Amino acid sequence: MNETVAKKWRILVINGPNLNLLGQRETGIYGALTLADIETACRRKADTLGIAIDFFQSNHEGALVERIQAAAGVHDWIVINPAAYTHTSVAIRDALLAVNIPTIEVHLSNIHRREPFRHHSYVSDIAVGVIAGLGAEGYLYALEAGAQRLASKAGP
Ligand code: CA2
Repeated sequence: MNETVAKKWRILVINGPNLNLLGQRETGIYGALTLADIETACRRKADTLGIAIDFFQSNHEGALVERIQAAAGVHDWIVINPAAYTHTSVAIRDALLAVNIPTIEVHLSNIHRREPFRHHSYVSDIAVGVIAGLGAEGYLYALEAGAQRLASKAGP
């Protein structure tokens, strides 16, 4: 028998500093869901999409850089909310460029409706796309978009 097993695409979801506090404070800006709730929703979405996901959060820039580096050769897509490092981190930008994995940037809040210092992102211009202001749903849309593009890449 000549059975071909389809490759299961693997998406890495990365969250930056203070997102571990979601649901506890600033719920008016970031919503009432905890990061664990968002992870559960992402895992459910991944199951329906038939993809594998890994979920990671750190408050440390170096740990985020190392997680991105470790994705090389393992993950096919990255969904990242770099949180405050969005606006400051050349290191995260360089790590994403180094691994050359297609990336979608996600923000819970619409950073363009907020303080001017949040309007610039070191990730946006190297990302496939940016989703901001749609709350936790933004992660699910990013997974859908990534899965769809990976499937069409693999198609006949
Ligand atoms: O809107 C987003 O997702 C942000 O990436 C969130 C970051 C912020 O610095 C970006 O400008 C936009 C902040 C995450 C902090 O999360 C908290 C959660 C609960 C309580 C306090 C902070």
